[in-house]
Amino acid sequence: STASAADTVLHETVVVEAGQTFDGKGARYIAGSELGDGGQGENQKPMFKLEEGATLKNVVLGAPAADGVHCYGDCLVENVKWEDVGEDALTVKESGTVTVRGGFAKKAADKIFQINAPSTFRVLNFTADDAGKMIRQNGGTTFKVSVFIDNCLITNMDEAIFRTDSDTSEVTMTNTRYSNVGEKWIGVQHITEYNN
Ligand code: DGU
Ligand code: CA
Ligand code: CA
Ligand code: CA
Ligand code: CA
Repeated sequence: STASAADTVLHETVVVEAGQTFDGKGARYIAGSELGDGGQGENQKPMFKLEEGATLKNVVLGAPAADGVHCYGDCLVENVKWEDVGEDALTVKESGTVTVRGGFAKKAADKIFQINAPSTFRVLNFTADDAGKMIRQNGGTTFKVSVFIDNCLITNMDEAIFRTDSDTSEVTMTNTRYSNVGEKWIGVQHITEYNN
């Protein structure tokens, strides 16, 4: 996307405190250089940090998007649009149930969703296009992640929709259209699919 004068440049991470809601009302945010360049370098900062019970809604992340959104515990991410994913789009940093409902993500050089803690991760009514993988459990980890994908449109993944190294992680995908998603599942030992 092209930066516009209407964009809000974030020079520091926006923290959505426990139980609070941040409603962007459709505004577009881009990362200042303090947060990162949106390339593949690790240790970039998130644009939004969601504490336990926080909701982020109606936000557009333009480019650069640094390290996107970090979730600590149960979080709701509703109608959030990543126009050009940075290092990754959203990371589960601490255990909980994270729901991503509505919105889209595209142009991820590698991962869209990065799962770094045992969790339930639900992606509903979401569009994902042009990435390495839509969901990646942190490489080499063996904790359990339960992934639910419903009513999504998933296109152009180089490797997979979900990749894990954990024998206990599982995915249920329903009512979803997909094409050109590589191997679809990599390392996933428990797969339920219907109405796709
Ligand atoms: O082990 O944890 O890429 O959260 C290496 C690191 C790495 C993470 C991950 C992320 O896997 O930094 O973006
Ligand atoms: Ca990474
Ligand atoms: Ca990108
Ligand atoms: Ca990251
Ligand atoms: Ca690609």
